[in-house]
Amino acid sequence: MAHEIDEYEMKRCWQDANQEDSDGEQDEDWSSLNSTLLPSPSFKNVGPDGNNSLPAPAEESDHSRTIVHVDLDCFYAQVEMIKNPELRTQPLGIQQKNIIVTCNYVARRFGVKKLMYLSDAKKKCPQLILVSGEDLTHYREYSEKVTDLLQSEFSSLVEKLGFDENFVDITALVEKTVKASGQQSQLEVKGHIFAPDVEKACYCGCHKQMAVGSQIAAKMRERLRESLGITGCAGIAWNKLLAKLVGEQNKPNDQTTLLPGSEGKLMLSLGNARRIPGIGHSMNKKLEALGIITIADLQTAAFSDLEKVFGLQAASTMRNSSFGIDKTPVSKTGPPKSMSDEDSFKSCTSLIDAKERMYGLLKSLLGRLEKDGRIPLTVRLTVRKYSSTQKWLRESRQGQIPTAVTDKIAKGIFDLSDHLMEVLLVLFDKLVDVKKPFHLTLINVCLANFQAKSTQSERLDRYFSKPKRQQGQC
Ligand code: DCP
Ligand code: MG
Ligand code: MG
Repeated sequence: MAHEIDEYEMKRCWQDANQEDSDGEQDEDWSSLNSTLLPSPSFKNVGPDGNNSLPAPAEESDHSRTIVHVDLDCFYAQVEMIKNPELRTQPLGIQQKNIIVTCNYVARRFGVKKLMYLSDAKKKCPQLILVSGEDLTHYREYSEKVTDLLQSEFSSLVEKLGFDENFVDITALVEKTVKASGQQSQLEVKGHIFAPDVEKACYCGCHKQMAVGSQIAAKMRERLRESLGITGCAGIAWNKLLAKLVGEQNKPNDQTTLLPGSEGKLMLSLGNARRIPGIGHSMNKKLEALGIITIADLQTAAFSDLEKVFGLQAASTMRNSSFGIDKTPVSKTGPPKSMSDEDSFKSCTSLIDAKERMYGLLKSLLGRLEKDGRIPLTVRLTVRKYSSTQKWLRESRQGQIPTAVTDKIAKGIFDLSDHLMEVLLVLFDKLVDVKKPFHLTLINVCLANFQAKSTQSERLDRYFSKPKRQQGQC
């Protein structure tokens, strides 16, 4: 019998480790909901009888933006296949602990799935080749290269989501191309059109715009293949939510365009409300308690019920999303706000073991810090303590990194594990009473509160160039 994986926990671990911009502990799915896809509330829906029970407006009439969502194919597996092309024809699984976090499409044909237990995957495909996916360095590098290429060649408005996804706002490029195309009215849509048979009547020029968008998306995928040897899927639509959802329609290495008028069909075709990005395990449980299972249920549920459980903002964004409405902008991804690495395990019950694990995490973080070029001012330690009742409870403590250490980083010295260990041990002491037995299942070390290197040297410059009076020497 297949094991049941707590996908929610996995997703969270993955987001914590990979997105690197979460700030502290996030208990709810709200973290991803608010920061990624769900639009801000644009209305409060009140029915004629005043009972807040009517559905939202059925669609968004503003089609002025063109958004492409790019999701790389079997990302970790693809990076391994680029490193070792012989793996391309073999069923390949990427293993983290006892889980296959992803697998190539050859393995998928045998029934191996993402986030499957290793034992189940081996049953489906005994000849499955396994590669460890514990070291994220190469995946991180490819992830950066992809975002850089999209930013430098297509639009400065690129928003990274996790490791292998990017939203690209190509509105400006599309407008330019449409203008240049003049009177040429029939432009071919590249790749698939979602539900091509649905009658679409919108005269704002959006069909031509989406066709141009699909051609640009095809070019993006071609450039990724040429320049980095990597393939992915693209979804083209007028908002982020729909671009992401439509891109999943034809996988792998393909693209799908949504034409205005088909969004209702797309949303309903997804079925379960959980398919809306951002609606995770715990939120879904609350929806189920309200009797809301499908996206159609979410569209027609009494708004007052949603509002009671989730609050006005969340209820509105959720309702908007169920209709494919999303006004959130593509917000340019800057350098990560924090940099973290974590290790999860069955049990860590001694200080020596914990020290060893923290040391390992620091080493890898310091390597990344060297490439990053900025100076972190804060370090945060998170542990997950085992408890049979609260399986996933994490606790964190953070502290300042001593100036003696930040000064060294500013000078390009990174041999600092011992110094940072001292800070971590103080934090560890606050989190865990080592005099009593303890049982940890995860340790996460996070560097945050970054300062540009120049700021520190500029500060020094300023100090030395100040008139003497200001330096208190008058
Ligand atoms: N990942 C992970 N743990 C998770 C989810 C994902 O380590 N819980 C990693 C492995 C994936 C990568 O993130 O390769 C991207 O996730 P996707 O969901 O996009 O999956 P893939 O890119 O692997 O496959 P697909 O072709 O279906 O997009
Ligand atoms: Mg992917
Ligand atoms: Mg993805």
